[in-house]
Amino acid sequence: MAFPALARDFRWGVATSSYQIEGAVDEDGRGPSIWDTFCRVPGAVVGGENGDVACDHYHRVPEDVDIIAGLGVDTYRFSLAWPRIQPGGRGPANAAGVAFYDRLVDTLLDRGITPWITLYHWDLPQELEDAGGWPARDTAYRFADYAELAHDALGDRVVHWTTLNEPWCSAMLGYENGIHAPGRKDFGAAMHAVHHLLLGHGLAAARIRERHTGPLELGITLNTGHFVPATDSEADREARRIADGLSNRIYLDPLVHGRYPEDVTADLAARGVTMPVQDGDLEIISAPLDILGINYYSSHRSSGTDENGATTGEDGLPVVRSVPYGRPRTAMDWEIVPEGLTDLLTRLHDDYGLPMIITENGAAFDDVAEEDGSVHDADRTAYLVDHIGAVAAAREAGVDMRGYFAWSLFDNFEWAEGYAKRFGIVRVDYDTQRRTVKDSGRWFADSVRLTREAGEGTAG
Ligand code: IFM
Repeated sequence: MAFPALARDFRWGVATSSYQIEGAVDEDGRGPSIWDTFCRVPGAVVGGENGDVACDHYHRVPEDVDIIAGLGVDTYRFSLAWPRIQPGGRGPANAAGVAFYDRLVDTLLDRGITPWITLYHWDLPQELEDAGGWPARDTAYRFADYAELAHDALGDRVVHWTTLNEPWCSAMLGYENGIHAPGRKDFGAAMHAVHHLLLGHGLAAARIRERHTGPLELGITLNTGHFVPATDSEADREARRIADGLSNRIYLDPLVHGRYPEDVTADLAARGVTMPVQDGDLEIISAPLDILGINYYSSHRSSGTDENGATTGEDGLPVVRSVPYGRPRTAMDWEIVPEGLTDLLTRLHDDYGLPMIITENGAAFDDVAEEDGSVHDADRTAYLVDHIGAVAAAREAGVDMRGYFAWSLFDNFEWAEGYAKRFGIVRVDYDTQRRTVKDSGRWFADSVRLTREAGEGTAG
């Protein structure tokens, strides 16, 4: 199916991340990451699974790039494993680790596929976590050094650089509720992590801009949430304000406007937390962005009352609760709300005015594979139809949308959920490592082709 609104100057891609697909965690000098450690904590990951082998992508680059080329997309978004490039998070580059990404980039370019690099998709070198992790300011400087090494190695061929993927997850899932690595549970530490992730982004962006010659597209990817008040009550509007503040504005306001939102810092102060801002930090963080990456999966109706109608929880904090839309759900138990994506993009356009690209969108469903590996995933195809349609609707409404990357190219290691949740448009049989393009992957490839044919040009 064609999406005429997306026919011109629009980038089509597929996305993955290092720890979720590479495997080869002990090879060629790679050091341990916080996810290698976390996966060994009993009960941390469903089934005690880990990324030791994952999709074995480290050993299958030619075959995997063939699959990407076969889908007909123009761009492949992947992340670099910091502990492959700089095993302990400090010091010189590890030549063997760099060589892997050299090969990957060259193989992509040979096939006419544009590499889109994410520098950090959650695999922090364990040694840096041992030294304090993202709540410690020094990690931001270490990240900038790593970004410089990565750019020195690949910046002659790679135009598109994303600093961080979803800093909300790194900070909140990693340091506040502990369901992701490194598994800490300390709200104050999580807020310090937010600031140091943003500072790391700004420092890394400056290093890349200083060194880069030729065309450059530099950005950050956020998993901004779309929140609407469940009702028009004051409590629900207040819950929406709080949720939006901690999910969206605490990142976007410093990145774009060079300040933390006052209502959010007041809420934090009431909880005894101050953002660890030093002189000059906000100027570094708010250096211009070329593009904002958006990862979207669902939307949220915010309620400010609990099931009994109370507006304050046992912890003394205002109640902020998501209540269902009553929509069908994916295997992640996430409600399917495609129009929320149009609304989110329109709001971000109005409030922040940056060009945007969907760096992730997709769905896990309980796939049933036939004997030959094929998967008739009409549910995933329907999800993609509706969400790409939602991007088209935003573009038609005047939002500056530059592209769409499906999450994910492959079924892969879904963090604390292990391998049971399958997001791929390509199935991976983890016993044999056989890849099979699912029906949704074939639909995606056809739609990219038909959409391009409906226009006259494509993104370069
Ligand atoms: O698999 C993750 C990805 O690593 C980051 N964004 C959300 C995806 C689905 O949970």
